[in-house]
Amino acid sequence: MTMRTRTANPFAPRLPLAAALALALLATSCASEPEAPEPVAAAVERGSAQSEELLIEDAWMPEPANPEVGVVYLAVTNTAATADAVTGVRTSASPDADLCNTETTDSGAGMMRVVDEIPVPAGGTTTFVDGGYHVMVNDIPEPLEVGDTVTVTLTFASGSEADVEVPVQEMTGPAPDHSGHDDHDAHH
Ligand SMILES: [Cu+2]
Repeated sequence: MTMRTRTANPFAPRLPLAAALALALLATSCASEPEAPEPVAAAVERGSAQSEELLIEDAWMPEPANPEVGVVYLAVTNTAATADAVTGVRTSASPDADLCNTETTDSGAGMMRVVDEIPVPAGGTTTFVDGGYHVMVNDIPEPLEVGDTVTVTLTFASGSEADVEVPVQEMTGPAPDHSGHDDHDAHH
């Protein structure tokens, strides 16, 4: 499979070549422990997992602005010859998690909607991003901070299931519009 190209590690490790290569594969700016049992395909400091023909990468949760509501972003690649779909989600962060999509209305506003499934085409990648598909975590009982890790389990139409360790990280870029999330529970 083709791996996404990542920017080179800006911190050239002063280590023997083999270790340097291992670090380069991990490609993280603060992987101080080369022996860390990260999968080679792991994204920079982000969560990844593989389940049968499904690869999950780049999983992270921006530190929630509203401590009770979080979102998880990731990318799912389906290497199978048949289409699949994410059909369920649960997480250690809260008993209440949903698959969700942000749809843009005619007026240009983002509207959140809980969805039953998120398609992952055969040989394709579906990316969960701000303004698109995401995992919505509601009613978080214990506030999460940068450095915390939560487990997110995705279930698929094919019957596959994948556990991903998802780091809570500082928000990068513009903050997602969480204004619609308060209405989220109304849809339940
Ligand atoms: Cu949402």
